[in-house]
Amino acid sequence: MKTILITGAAGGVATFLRRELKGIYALKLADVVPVADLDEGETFVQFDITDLDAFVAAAAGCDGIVHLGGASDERAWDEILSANIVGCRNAYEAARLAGVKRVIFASSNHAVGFYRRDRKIGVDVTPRPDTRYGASKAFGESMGALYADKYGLEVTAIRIGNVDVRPADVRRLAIWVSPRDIAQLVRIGLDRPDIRFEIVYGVSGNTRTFWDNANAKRLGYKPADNSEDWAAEILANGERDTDNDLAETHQGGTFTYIEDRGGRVPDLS
Ligand code: 15L
Repeated sequence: MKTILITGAAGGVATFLRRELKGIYALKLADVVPVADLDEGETFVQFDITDLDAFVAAAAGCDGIVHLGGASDERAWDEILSANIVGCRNAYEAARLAGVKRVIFASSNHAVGFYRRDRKIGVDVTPRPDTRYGASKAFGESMGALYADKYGLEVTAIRIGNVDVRPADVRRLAIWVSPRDIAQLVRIGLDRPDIRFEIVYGVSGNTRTFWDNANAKRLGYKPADNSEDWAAEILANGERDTDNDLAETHQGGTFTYIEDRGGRVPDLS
């Protein structure tokens, strides 16, 4: 059984993945905060992803790294710089130094959040981040390509929409991904032969998707879920999530105008 290091293991996406990947891999969970309720087949290692030596030590002997660690939404620059830029560089560098070939990078739809919703995009578009957070995800994709081409790592960057048990609102009808579908994409990235560098959208087979996920399909992805099952219920409350036109017309939604969590929101009226 392969051993997979999962960073950001205390977070929401990791919590879903732990359930889905149980029994398939031995999971080495990593976070800067403790992870509770370890299951059979799980171990835990506590470190800060900005500490490269600790990262290399944790990665030693693993077959793959699923890098979910870092800030998962918009923050002040200093935090993005340490958690998402330095932390992400360390993930690839730790993989290289520890001899771990496979890396899954948790990118985000916010790397392309300033594309309009009326345009369907593939994975080959120029990044159009909607936040410092989104720019850090574009950086992570770019570093994945560099480490694949220069050092032979086998990298899959998943531009994750929103992982949840069900879509939360109108925008999420387009970008929602179920726990089992995101797990399927992670497994493709960890196990499929002949991966060098790939970008895929982390999205279920949603009828209303913003994205052409042909690359994921080419790699064997067959989504089991479609947000359409909840569409009537969600749309019964109206076709908008917000009263902000920028958010409503762009894929990144409210990330197009937020500054930092709980922080300043510019008046765009
Ligand atoms: C993300 O990148 C975030 O990590 C997640 O918390 C959601 O906000 C998601 O995007 C989204 O766009 O809904």
